[in-house]
Amino acid sequence: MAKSETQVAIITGSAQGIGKAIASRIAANGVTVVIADLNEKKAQATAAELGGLAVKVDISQEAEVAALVATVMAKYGRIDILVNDAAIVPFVPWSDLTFTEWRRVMAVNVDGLFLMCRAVGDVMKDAGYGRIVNIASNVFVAGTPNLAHYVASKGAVIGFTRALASEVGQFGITVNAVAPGLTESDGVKESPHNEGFGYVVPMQAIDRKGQPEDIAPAVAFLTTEEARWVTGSLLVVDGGHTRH
Ligand code: NAD
Ligand code: 4PL
Repeated sequence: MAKSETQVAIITGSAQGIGKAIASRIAANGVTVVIADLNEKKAQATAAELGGLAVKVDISQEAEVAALVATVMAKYGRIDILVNDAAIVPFVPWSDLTFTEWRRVMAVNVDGLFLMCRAVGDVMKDAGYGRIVNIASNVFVAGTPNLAHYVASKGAVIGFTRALASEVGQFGITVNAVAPGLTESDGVKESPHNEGFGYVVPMQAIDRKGQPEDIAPAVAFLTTEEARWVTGSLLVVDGGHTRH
């Protein structure tokens, strides 16, 4: 197929939650969105709602990531934007944390990020343009309990963002990280994190629960051509929970 006339964005983990809000906000910029998610049914429903393409992918599997990129390139011929949102958000106290569980989280949150940037970054390099936004978390700043492996994985997201930005700036690619605070996403609503609002909200400068729609505009800005001078940065979007 001929190259798409409009920009194309892949947003991983966008079937629901913060990723879905990000896809919706990017679609509002006139960009074609690819809803790349493990949950095929929900991805299809979201793509139907936003007018995008749903692709089932496990980002921790190299072959599946390669197939995702091949599918998008065959259909649209370009990938301008990559938002790495998909992640496992666990709740495991340190006393119960096993190496198996540690590896499970690292496989998605760190290996998946690497695989997506490896595959899509090479397409962007050939095009001489790209915008990559990696979703981190303010747990890296706050040292939030009950998710030590997750906090470590988000530290890796921030470190990798800084280093990758240095190597791909010469190809017209920017790489930034956005760190949301506790947000009332689909995943959080169904997890013990939902109880966390009780102590998080009083620490914020703004006295209410964060919503996925509060995160999306900051991410969307970093995906625009105008954001060209921002790279290697970490933008904390948490209602003022943490300051750094
Ligand atoms: P969520 O659990 O509601 O949604 C995550 C999505 O990722 C799901 O649709 C899931 O199917 C998908 N996914 C999981 N593993 C995948 C895999 N291996 N391959 C492809 N897709 C996969 O999550 P959320 O709360 O919206 O969080 C989204 C992002 O924001 C994550 O990176 C998370 O770490 C980050 N974050 C969330 C919060 C919060 O409080 N909700 C706070 C800070 C950061
Ligand atoms: C403050 O990213 O940022 C709980 C669970 N509490 O996943 C998060 C806070 C969680 C967070 C997060």
